[in-house]
Amino acid sequence: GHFAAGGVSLIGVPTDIGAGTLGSRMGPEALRVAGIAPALQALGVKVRDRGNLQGPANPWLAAVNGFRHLPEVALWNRLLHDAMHAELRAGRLPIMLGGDHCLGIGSISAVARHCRASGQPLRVLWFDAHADFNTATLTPSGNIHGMPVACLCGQGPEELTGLADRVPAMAPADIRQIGIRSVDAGEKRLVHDMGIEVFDMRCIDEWGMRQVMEHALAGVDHRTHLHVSLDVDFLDPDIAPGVGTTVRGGPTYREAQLCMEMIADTGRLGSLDVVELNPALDVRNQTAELAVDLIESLFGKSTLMRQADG
Ligand code: 5AB
Ligand code: MN
Ligand code: MN
Ligand code: MN
Repeated sequence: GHFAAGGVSLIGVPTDIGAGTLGSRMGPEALRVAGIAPALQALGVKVRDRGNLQGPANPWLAAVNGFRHLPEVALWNRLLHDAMHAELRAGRLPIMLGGDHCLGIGSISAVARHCRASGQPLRVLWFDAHADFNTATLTPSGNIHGMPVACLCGQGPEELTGLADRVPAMAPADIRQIGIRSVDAGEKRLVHDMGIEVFDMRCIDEWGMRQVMEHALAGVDHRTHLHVSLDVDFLDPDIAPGVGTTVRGGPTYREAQLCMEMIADTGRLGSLDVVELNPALDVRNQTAELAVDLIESLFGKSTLMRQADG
C-alpha cells in the first residue's frame, strides 16, 4: 500500500507513571496480543517491533509541589523522545504503544522537532475525553497524564516543557482536540486562554462526526505531518471498558471508525500514540482489539463497497 512507505516502528512504553490507576503499563503487551503487528502487515505495511523501552518503576507516591512522580515522568519521556525522534529521522512512522498519556509529551515534542527540521507543517489530532491541560496549581490529582497538552504548549516544569529544541515544543494552533467531555474548571479557562481548538461531544452531537473531522483536518495539505494521539478513553466506555478514567457519552464504534477513515483518506499520517489502555480493567482484551480495529482503519483498511477510482 501507499501508507508508511518507510515502514512502521512499534515502540512499547510500559509505564503508568503519570496515571492515577495502575495497569496501563501492560498496554503494549495487550496491543501485541490483539495482533497489532500482523494487522498492519496484512495491509501491506512493513512493521518493525522495537520492543519496549525500559525506565523507572512506579513508586506510587503522593504529589510533591503539585506533581506525582515528576522525576520518573521526565525520565520516561526523555527516553521516548529520543526513540521517536530516531525513528522519524530514519523516515519511519513510529507508533507509541502506551503507557499512560503523560507520554504524549515525549512523543509529540519529538514529532514537533522533526517537523521543524524537515520544514513540514504539523497537525496534532488529540482524541480524548479529557483536555489534559492541567498545571501544578490547577490539577485536582497531581497526575501528569492530565497535563501533557499544557506541557507541550509551554505551561509546565522545564523537565517536561524542554525536551525538544525549543519551548514551547508545539504551537497551540497546531492541535485539535476531539471528543472532550470532562474538563476541570481552571483547566477549561486555560484551554480557552491558550486558544486551543476543541471539538467537544456537544459539537459531535450537533454537527455529526463527519463535519467535526472536516473542520479538524481543514488546512492539512500535501506536506503536513499528521500526528494522532489516541487516548482510548475517547471511546464510549460501553465499547472500551479497559481504561482508568472512563467518562460516559463518548463516540460510538462507527463514529470512531469514521474519524480514522477520514484521516487515512488524507494520506498524511506521520506518527501515532495509543495510550491509556489498561488491561487490568479490560474484559477479554476487547478494548485492545477495538484499538487494533481503529488502527487498521487509520492505515487504510476500508469496508467501503464503493470502488476507489484509479
Ligand atoms: B487522561 C483529570 N482532569 O487532571 C486530572 O486520561 C483527569 O490522559 C485526567 O486524559 C485524565 O486528574 C488524563 C481529573
Ligand atoms: Mn517526516
Ligand atoms: Mn489523555
Ligand atoms: Mn483521557
